[in-house]
Amino acid sequence: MSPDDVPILVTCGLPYANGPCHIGHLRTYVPADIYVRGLRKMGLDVTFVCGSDSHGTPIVVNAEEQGTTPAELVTRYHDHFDEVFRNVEVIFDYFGNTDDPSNHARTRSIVKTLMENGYVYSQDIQLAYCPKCDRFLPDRYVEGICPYCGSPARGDECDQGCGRHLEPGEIKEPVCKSCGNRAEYRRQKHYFFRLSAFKNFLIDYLEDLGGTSNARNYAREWVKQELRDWCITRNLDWGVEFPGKEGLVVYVWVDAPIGYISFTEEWASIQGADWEDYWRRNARIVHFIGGDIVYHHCIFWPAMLEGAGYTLPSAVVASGMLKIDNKTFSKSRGYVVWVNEDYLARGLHPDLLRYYLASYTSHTKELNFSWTVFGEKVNNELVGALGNFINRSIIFTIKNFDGRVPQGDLDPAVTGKIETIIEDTAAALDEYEFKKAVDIAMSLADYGNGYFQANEPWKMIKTDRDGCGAVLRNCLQIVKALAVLLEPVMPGKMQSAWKQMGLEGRVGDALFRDGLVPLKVDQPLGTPEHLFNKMDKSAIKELDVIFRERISLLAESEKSETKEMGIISFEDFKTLDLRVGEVKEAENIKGSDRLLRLTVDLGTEDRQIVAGIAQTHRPEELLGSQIVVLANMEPAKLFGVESQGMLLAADLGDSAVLLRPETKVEPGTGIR
Ligand code: B3M
Ligand code: ZN
Repeated sequence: MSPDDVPILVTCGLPYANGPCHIGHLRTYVPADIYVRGLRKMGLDVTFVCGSDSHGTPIVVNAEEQGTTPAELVTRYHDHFDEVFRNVEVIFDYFGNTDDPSNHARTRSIVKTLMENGYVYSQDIQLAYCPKCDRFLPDRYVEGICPYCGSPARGDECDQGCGRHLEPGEIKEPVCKSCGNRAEYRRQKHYFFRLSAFKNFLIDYLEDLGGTSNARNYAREWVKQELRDWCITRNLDWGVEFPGKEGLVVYVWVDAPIGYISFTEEWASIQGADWEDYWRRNARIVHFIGGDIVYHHCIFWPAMLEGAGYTLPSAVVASGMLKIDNKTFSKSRGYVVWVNEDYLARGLHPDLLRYYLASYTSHTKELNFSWTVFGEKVNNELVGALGNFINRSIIFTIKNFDGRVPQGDLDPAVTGKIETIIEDTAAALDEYEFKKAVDIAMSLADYGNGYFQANEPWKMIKTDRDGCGAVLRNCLQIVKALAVLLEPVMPGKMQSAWKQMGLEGRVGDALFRDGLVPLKVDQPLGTPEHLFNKMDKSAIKELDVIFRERISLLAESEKSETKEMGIISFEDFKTLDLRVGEVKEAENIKGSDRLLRLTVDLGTEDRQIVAGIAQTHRPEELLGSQIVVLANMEPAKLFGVESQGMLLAADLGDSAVLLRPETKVEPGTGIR
């Protein structure tokens, strides 16, 4: 099934180590993990690496905003991703960090080689510079207007308009992101990668590139147009030092993909393997990435590898967009599902989400996540079809055949079916058609249910015990095949099925073709239990409510946030009616675990205020206590309850610390 006998390396796009993992990430990582597990089930030797993307302005800007250092931020989120990936059973052979010394070394070595080979040149360019902060403003440090489409954009990318990558110096009307002042352009010497020299190479390369057609087709179109040389240095002190000149680091998109190489090196040195088997000689390298970074992986990256004499990737697999409840994914507007907070912490099994992500639609299409669909898929497909078949086969055997695999011949129709399904599942995985692979494997459960139903073993057991035993033996063989086929998608659940079947070892180590190895007659089964539990309507509603609540809270706070955090006059400040209030009543709002309804005495009147503090404050603790209220806040309805003012608190993101007067004062006292 592998075209030739070469080592296989699979990688995933490196998550920026500056924020928590959400299901947008998993849309790429879960199918990659399924692919790796699938190849291993075909008997292939695969190495799977990934790691944190630790450099670049997104990290530096975020660290600054959070009052910490890039190194601290990166360590925190590196550990977070490492843990979340394990918890959702995305198991890398190595999970590195682009700030590791080996990546610094490999990056500098590659850049030096590119320089020696004549692919790097220097040029004076105009760069955004903030006179107030006294520094150059790389990438996300600067915002302005896109020179191509006129939309607001940030320094390296027209993120709200045409989506183009912007080179340093291109953005119009630059403004400093940290102080808000108008920036100016100043000249400075920078270094460029001669991408334009690779046009013919790229045209040929893209001809044979494997993976998904979306990646290949976009890249082919871009290459036909002009390929502009690429500025690869930045004025930052966080990153990999540029070997040619002090005070500059390489652009993050140079050292990030080089992480794929250095992580292979780190893995190889632990394993006693040779990283050059993957990156210097013939190998099959498959990159799984998000659909928004095709340019980097199909244009910049192969050109860099070619220019420095490394092995070229064989395939780029790009995932389609993610929507949340049919709305464009957006962290700031709340259209996001955080993997820890919203999913794992609620006790949901990772395999259900893995199944959803793999089976919702084909890998390159738009995937919509909704809790309602999630519940339906769990109930109809996992509980109704798969779980039901596995459970009834095992339970029936336990009740009627002493919990041992009964005697009887395997029906050639059944084994033939299993064989075809194994072949078709493997073929679909080879084509990166994950939905197809899952659907084909799941069709074996439907087949099993049909077989069970048609043979009516519950009647047969009374009239033809031997014939009934043979039917069950076939059913159990189908269960075994299902466990093997679906392990790549649901490793935890299928291991449990494996155990219930009384099988030894780990289903993760079994090959697809082991699904056809007959179960031994008389082999005892394990203890049966339901693999999947039905989600009732209220459980689904509850998940949905949490979600809707966050969206409405964020919409409110966005409304109240002034667009620009500029200077305001004292006159402006005086328009805020800030007062001390005293809490007279407090209660939870039905259906919400974040919101409290308060009645607050404001001296002249009582006001009803809805506050998102239920996670940190119990209603009874608040009674009689004093708080600070913005009394002329525009009224808003949250969960059907009108909020006639806003309570002030220090915002810690997921929790809040209330502001209070130092000593008790008359309710209604104004604040200046
Ligand atoms: N860190 C994340 C992204 O742009 C970025 C990927 C790097 S892959 C070498 O999606
Ligand atoms: Zn500034």
